[in-house]
Amino acid sequence: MTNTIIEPFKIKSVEPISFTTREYRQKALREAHYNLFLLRADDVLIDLLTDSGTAAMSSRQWAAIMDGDESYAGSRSFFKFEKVVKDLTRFNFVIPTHQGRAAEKILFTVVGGRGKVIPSNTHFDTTRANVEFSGAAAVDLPVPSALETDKRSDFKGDIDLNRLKDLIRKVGAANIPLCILTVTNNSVGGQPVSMRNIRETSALLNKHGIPLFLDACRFAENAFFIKLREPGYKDKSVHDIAQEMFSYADGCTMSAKKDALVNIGGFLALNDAAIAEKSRSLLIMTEGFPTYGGLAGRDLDAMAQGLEEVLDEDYLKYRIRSVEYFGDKLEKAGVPVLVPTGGHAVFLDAKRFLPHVPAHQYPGQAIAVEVYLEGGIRSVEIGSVMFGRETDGEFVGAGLELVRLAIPRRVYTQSHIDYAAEAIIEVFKRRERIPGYRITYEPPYLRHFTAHFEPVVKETTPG
Ligand code: P61
Repeated sequence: MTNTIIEPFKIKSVEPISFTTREYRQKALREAHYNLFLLRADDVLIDLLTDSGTAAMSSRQWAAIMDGDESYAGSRSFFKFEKVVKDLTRFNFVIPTHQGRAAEKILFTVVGGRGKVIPSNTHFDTTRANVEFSGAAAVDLPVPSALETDKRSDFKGDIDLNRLKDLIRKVGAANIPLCILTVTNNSVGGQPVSMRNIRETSALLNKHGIPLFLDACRFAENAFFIKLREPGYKDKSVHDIAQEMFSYADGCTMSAKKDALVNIGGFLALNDAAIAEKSRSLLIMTEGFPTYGGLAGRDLDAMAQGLEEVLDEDYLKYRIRSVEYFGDKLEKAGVPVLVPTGGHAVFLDAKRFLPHVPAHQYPGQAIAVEVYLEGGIRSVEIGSVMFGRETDGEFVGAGLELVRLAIPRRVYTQSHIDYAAEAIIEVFKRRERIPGYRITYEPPYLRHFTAHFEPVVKETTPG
């Protein structure tokens, strides 16, 4: 019997990647002010910055692209896309958008506003930004195990139902227009939410007349984890599991750039006719006519095809296992990683990796810089650069200091992953010589994208 789980595809078209020398990368880092967002992608060998919009489309998706109908109104591509989304989610109204945050912006403009409170297992940063921009408050209620990076647990993505109950009691159901569950829960490490948690959240909210929405951008990965880990689901198809997840909800937002396997796209789907009506009016103002929503007809066709392909269990088995393989390899070498490995990324725990670098010297940033220098690999800091603040000269760190290595879908092979693991292990071996960083420039908002850094001990430049 064979045990190796292989890529369930063969490669028809390839894209070269660029090899650079260490000296070149050293210079590129200096020119980018040690901020990996400011590198040119051509200077990156293996790009693990994000799994969003970076998937390789299949030959069938490319064929669907050619079949796209670019009619302004009533496009055939829309009806194909709408049917796939309705069959999967059973929601009555399907509104395409150019990406996930556009769906969030429209939804929270309609239901948010001053005095409103939106609870979640954890809001992703664009979701939080859109909730807060509407004037509402975004409240994260993850389960306590979500913050313990070194402890294994099957469903660390769950929402804490006791805290949700308390919140409803405190602010009143009338002030909670909806609750949103992010599946999988990106901000705590791509951890899945259990079916039980979705069902119980829905039951609790139902008692108070509060709708449940899913932030569904990684719904298929979440459904596969349920199949693997939750009692009673091992013999169910992932398609049926996904349908059951949606059956407890009243609507969803989706960034199709993840589990719909496309490079651009998203949607809002829901049952409430009044909210759908208001959403369509906003859609026309910023995104476009309701049968294209800021996309080309061909994008809708590619999404429709991707939403079906992502539920292929051979694909999901390979996907989840290949991310876990990366995490296991690092863990075996003693590198501190968040466990268990999530669905779309491996997260390094920078506090344990660099205990000599304090939070205000950004240990996650320091590791991300070294990993690029070592192997040309781009990752992203998710810690005090992204979430830390200086309030009245006081530094307030993020709870977790992480480095995310997100795996684009169907893009890299096992040898790319082996190479990336080797580079990280090399960095780990010389961890004691790695300096912290200070910020030399930052913009007023979302500083991680454009901030400038320099190593704290100038004479020990990285490497
Ligand atoms: C990512 F650094 N995620 O993980 P849009 N919900 C969830 C997401 O993960 C998500 C969106 C909604 C990204 C891209 C990204 O500051 C950043 O289609 C759970 O990107 O609008 C996106 O979907 C938004 C990375 C976004 C960032 C914003 O890499």
